[in-house]
Amino acid sequence: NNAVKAKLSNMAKDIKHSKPFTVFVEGNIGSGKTTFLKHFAALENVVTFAEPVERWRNVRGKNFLDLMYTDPSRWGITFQTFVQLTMLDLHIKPVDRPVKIMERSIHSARYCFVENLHESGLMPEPDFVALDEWFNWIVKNHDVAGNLIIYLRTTPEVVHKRMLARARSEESCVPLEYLEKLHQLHENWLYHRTSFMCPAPVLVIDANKDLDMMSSDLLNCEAKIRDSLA
Ligand code: DGT
Repeated sequence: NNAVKAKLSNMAKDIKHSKPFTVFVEGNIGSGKTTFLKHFAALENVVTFAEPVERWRNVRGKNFLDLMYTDPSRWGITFQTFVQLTMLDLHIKPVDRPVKIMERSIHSARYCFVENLHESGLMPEPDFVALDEWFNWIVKNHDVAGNLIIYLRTTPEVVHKRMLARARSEESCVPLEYLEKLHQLHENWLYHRTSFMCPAPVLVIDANKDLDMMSSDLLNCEAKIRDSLA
């Protein structure tokens, strides 16, 4: 009888955890997503997925990220198609722990970056339409929804300084104006909620301060995640 009970209890746990509690960490370039994710990687029960930037920098020997920054009108569709593929790969990857935390998502790729290329007139309409049709098909046919979005909210000036300080070669020509546009797209989507649908509830965090000043925010996020598993 006890053996049956234990089995049932394990099955219940399996069912409960078959779809992990999924968190997307979102925010502008240089908002501190990578460092934020590292904090959570140390927790048990959590699997983290960093953004696959290294994959974008070496696609069979070609640096797609660099191509996109060098000539967005020509290579934007190529880069974004590959981003969409690599993000989908992470969204549907099975995990064996109850919490999955991803750096960005297929949603911010579409609602912030693709939107920006399109709005700025840097992505030809047919490229945009093809990408958007793919995006809509993916959202309809795959489970890419989340349970929580942690929005690391910053000002463009702060992230611009951080970006210059870290000096990633592909970003050397990125002007403040680009970060301002991305900021506005993140704001309208996740803060004002006036543009696109949010795929999960949003927790907003002031990420202008340095990470060592953010311990209470980190604890707050941890508590939110823990509560959801209780
Ligand atoms: P962090 O840790 O908050 O400083 O984050 P970053 O800056 O390492 O990561 P992220 O996602 O903001 O951007 C990495 C680089 O890739 C950055 O140059 C922006 C670019 N990027 C990321 N996703 C996309 C995308 O979907 N489209 C475009 N055009 N660029 C993207």
